[in-house]
Order: sequence, then structure tokens, then C-alpha cells
Amino acid sequence: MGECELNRRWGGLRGFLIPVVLAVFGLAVISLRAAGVPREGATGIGVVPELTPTLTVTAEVDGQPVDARVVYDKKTNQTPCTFTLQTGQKYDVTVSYTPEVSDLGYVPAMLSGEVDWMGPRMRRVTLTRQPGPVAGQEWVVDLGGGVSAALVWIPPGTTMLGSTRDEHAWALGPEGQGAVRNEQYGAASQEAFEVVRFINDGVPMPATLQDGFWLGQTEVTLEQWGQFIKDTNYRTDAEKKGLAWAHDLNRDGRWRHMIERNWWDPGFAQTQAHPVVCVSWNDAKAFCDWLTEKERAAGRLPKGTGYRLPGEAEWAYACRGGREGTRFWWGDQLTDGNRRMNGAGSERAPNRKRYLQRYSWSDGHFYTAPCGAFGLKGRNGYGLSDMIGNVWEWCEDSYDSTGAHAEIWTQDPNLRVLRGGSFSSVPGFLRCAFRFKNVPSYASADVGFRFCLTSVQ
Ligand SMILES: [Ca+2]
Repeated sequence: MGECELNRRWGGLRGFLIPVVLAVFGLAVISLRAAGVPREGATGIGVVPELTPTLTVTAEVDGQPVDARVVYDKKTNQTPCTFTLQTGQKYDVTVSYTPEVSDLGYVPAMLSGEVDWMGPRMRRVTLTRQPGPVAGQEWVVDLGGGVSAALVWIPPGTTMLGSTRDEHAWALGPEGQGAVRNEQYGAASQEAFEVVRFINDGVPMPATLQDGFWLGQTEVTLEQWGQFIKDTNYRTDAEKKGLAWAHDLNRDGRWRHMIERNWWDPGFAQTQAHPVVCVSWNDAKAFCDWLTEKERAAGRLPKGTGYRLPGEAEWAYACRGGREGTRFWWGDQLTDGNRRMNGAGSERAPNRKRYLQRYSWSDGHFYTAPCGAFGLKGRNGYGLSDMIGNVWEWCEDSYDSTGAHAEIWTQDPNLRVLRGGSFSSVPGFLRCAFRFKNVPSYASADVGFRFCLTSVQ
């Protein structure tokens, strides 16, 4: 909120030309008046004009005043901002609202004007909300230490949450295998058992996302996670508890609570390009908060925006990549998932016991695959990799057993939503509409996350 006085000598009232250049996202209001000259409607009786023209700039977005950045005469201020001016000169004022994220659904607009001091002293200019970036456009955020993360633009739009009776039946049927008993595919956790019994996509329901957002092109990699740990020395829930859910390959390969499993030792080999696993919802949120604070401190985040986990509807919409009404983002055929996803295929476990074979081909990865391992073919219509398979992804929402919500729903903090299936999932779980859940401290060797950049409360 800077008030700026640019001391200029007064030279006359008329013919005062002020070209104003605006780059405001939303609605900008420019108010121009001469100090000492009564505003319209005021009586003016007894006022002696000081004959000092001023320029007051305020900015609004969506009807709300915002602290926009004003650059005038190479000096930077914030709205509302009042300049004392010299008449008869040309001035260029640039007003920009969070120019660093001009790709966040907005593009700059231009306005020129001429001020007649005897005319109206306020001009109201409505700038239309701009269409924003192109779907799939990339945004790269610097995590420090030479590590970066790519996000892609997910445009506003409407999606169908839930699934049809037909899809539900397919998921439970011989191809989807969602009705198999958990012992048959090696999952021994109570959570997995419940998933097997209750495929709970919810009924078809439209959800409209008014705003676009940026979503991680891949799941968060070990390299990216490592940058967060280096910066914060953060300890994950799994490290504090001393255990995580993981395969027990020394016995029967089933999922159990495994002692001293955590993100740096999930029980299988990973490179820096693999997705981080054994991170809880709490841990994923801590990562997002760290990134928000870091970027805000660096002046790279606009007010009102930040990093968080994708909402459940945002995730489901993004997963479809613009293709609605199919089981997978590539269509309805499971076999078309070949070379597109890392699920429970015919690949063998390191101990050679082949107990996961829920589709006929090998995807080449018994555990996690490097993020984006399937290249362009593995990217959906928005350019997102591994939306189906590889690791489950935490969503921001609480889990509502009646179905997903269009808006982020947080009324039950005891359960959070997981989406997308993992390397150990049967085809019935590897669908855009499938919903999974667990407690926010749950850490498992097949659970990770991706983050988004969007407006935050
Ligand atoms: Ca995934």
C-alpha cells in the first residue's frame, strides 16, 4: 500500500494527457482527480483549489480490490496508489496483478486514455478475464539445488464424477477383478480388503471446475522430495512410527506393516527419477506448504495462490485428459493400457514369485517405474504421466462414502482420498473413477502424490 508522491511542478489544468497502460487481470478502476478540486457531488463551497493534479490508481479482480503492482517512472508501488503529477505531460503507468503468474489463467490487457480535467474524474475499465494458457502448457517451478518440477495447465471444464452401472459391473467382473479376494492378489491389509469388497465410485454426477489450475506433470520424484528434506529436515510419519505398509517378500510377498520401511527404504530399489513412496497425506501436505512458503518468500507466488494437493474432482477431471465417459484416459479397452501404465501385470517379483498377474502383458516394472517411464504414449490428453498406475496419489479431500464432491470436501479429517491405483493394483482399480481412502498418517510403499498450483483459501 504505497503512497507515492512524484513531485512535479504545477503547470495548468487543461489538456492533461495521461496514457495509462494497464496489465490488470480482472477489473481495474482508475480514478483521476485534481487535489483540492471537489469531487462530483460535493458542494465545493469554500474550497480553494490547490491546483495540484493527482492520479489515483486502484485495481480490482472479480469485484474485489487487490494489491496490484504499479510501475510509474521506473518506481514500483502497490495499489491504491496516488501520484502527484505535472500537467501537460505524457505518463505511462503499468499496473499488473501478479505478473509472475501471467500464465495462471490470465494474460495482460492494455488500456490507453486521455484525461479531461473538466470532465468525469473517474474512469472505470472492465478487463475481461482472459482465456489463460493452453491445455497442457508447461510451467516449471524451481525447487532449489538445481531441481525443478514441471506442471501442466488443466483448463476449466466439466467432468462426470462416479461411474455407470456398466462400468461398475466391469470393475467387479473377470477383467476388472475388483471382486477377487485380497488373498488372491497378495494384499493383506484391511484397507485393501475393504477396497476389494467395496468399489465405491459413486453415481454419475457432473462437476464443473470454474478455474483452471496447474498440476504436476508427474508424481513427485525422489529427487524432488529430497530437496524438500534437505531444506527442512522433515521427518515423515513412517519414520516417526518406524514402519510402513510394504511387500513382505521374505515371506509370502503380501502387504504388511513392515518395520523401518520409509521413503528412503521402501524395500525395493529406486532411482532419483522414481516416485517417492511411503509418504502420508500429512507428509504430502508438508511438502506443498514448504513449496508455497518458499515460492512466496521469493516473490514468485501471487497473493491468493499456492501449492496444495489436487482436489478429488480436480484429480478425476485431470485424469481423463479431456476424454469423458471411458474407464481409462485412453478409452475403454484394458489392453490399450499396454505401454501406458504400471499396474499389476505379468512381470515377476524380484524373488521370482509371480503372484501379481492381473493383466496379460508385462509393463516391465514389478514395483515403481521411473516417473514418466512410458513416454508420450503414457501421457493423457493434458500431458500428464502415470495418472493411472505407478503409485496411488493423495488428494486434498476427505473421503465421503457417498461419492466425490465437485468442491474440495474436508468434513471428515480422519479419511483422505487416494486415486489412480498403483503398480500392485488390479485393473478394476486402475480407472479414472476409482476411489480409495485411508487415514492421513497412512504410509505405504505404493502411495505417493503429485501437487498442484492454484488459488487457495
Ligand atoms: Ca499414479
